[in-house]
Amino acid sequence: MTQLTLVIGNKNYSSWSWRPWLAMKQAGLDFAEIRIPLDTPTSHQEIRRYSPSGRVPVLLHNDLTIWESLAICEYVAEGFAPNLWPKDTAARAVARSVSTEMHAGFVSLRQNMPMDCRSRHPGLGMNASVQADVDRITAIWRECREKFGDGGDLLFGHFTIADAMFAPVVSRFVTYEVHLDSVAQAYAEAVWALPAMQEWVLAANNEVESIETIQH
Ligand SMILES: N[C@@H](CCC(=O)N[C@@H](CS)C(=O)NCC(=O)O)C(=O)O
Repeated sequence: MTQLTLVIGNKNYSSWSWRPWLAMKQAGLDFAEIRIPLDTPTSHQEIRRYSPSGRVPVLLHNDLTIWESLAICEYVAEGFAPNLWPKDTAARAVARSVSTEMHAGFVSLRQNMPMDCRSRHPGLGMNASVQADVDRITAIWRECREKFGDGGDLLFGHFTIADAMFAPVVSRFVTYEVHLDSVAQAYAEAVWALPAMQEWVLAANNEVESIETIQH
């Protein structure tokens, strides 16, 4: 019997935690969860008990520790859920490209529209550099949907790690009510409707911690 434990931050705020959590849920994996609220006097010390980088998420599997959201997704796909990547080589290569682009980029969007998935702040945080990130993200979504999206409503048809990587972006677009073209809007709605997405948002709604993320 495998023992997987995912260490995460607050569900309302920890976008990096959401990605592997969603991938693992979508893959139907049975895993335990340790939630460490961020931004408290003891957060850093508690995270350090599990994470060599001092950040969440972290996956614990028997005596192995895996950190970094994308590395966790890769480990889970390799060991337990190969369907988390597209089967076709070309599609898989592009899925890895867009997942890595998300992991490494879109700093303006992430800084100006911090994740706050239970809240609504229409229009807040938008500026030219955020719009440039939005434009690039929606171009990725349109291209993946057009070239690889047959057979489902997601970037590569069925759910993949690429969808997990963009899921918190979908949540930001909901929170900040970002205007999207029709293809991007339909994709965002398909991701938002996933039962595992809604399970996370419901849990975020039930959290009691509040962290000041927005400069009004
Ligand atoms: N590149 C990392 C980023 C992880 C990260 O920044 N996590 C934040 C929470 S979303 C964190 O642990 N912050 C530490 C803290 O706030 O004390 C990944 O992909 O996992």
